[in-house]
Amino acid sequence: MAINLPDLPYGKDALTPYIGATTLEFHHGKHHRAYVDNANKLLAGTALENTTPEEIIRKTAGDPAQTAIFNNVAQAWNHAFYWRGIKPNGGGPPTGTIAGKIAATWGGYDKFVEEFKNAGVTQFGSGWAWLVLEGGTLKIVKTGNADNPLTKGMKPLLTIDVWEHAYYLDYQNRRPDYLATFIDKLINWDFVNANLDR
Ligand code: MN3
Repeated sequence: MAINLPDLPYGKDALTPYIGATTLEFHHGKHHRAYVDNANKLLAGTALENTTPEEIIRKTAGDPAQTAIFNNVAQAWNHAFYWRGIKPNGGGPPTGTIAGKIAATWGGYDKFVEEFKNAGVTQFGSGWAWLVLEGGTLKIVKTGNADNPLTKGMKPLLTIDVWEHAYYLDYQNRRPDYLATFIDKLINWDFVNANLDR
């Protein structure tokens, strides 16, 4: 099997009340699992079957004949990355190397918060907001549907899923509240720092 469904790195109740157990059950157990299952069905018997997810994403991006593979593999990758970017008792101002880089790039944490939130709020419809490195420079970008910054040569550091299935049970239509809570209470800055060093 080319694509795996990783276990959540915390219990289903661990992010309550910010992301509830029911959201995690459906988001990880149904949505993420469906992307993984579909990806493996589509990849079976193809030349991409034994390729890494990152390579599959780069090779199939923008190819109309490979849209279904791209969408499912990228969504599997995006979700695995999203789960690791949050943790219980996370969020708030960053620690480690990323703290200095954010201060140097945006002049302070507050401006970073404003820009990251803005990217998530203004992603029209389904998609993702990302903190990335592009050629050594920190950037905030947004992508639609399954799209992923790996396809543009960027290095993802952190992402937030802004598909409605990520927040609707806990926040209904209040996407800005979900973004604010993600930033204040959930970001795993250790994961971001580890990605910087990779
Ligand atoms: Mn999702």
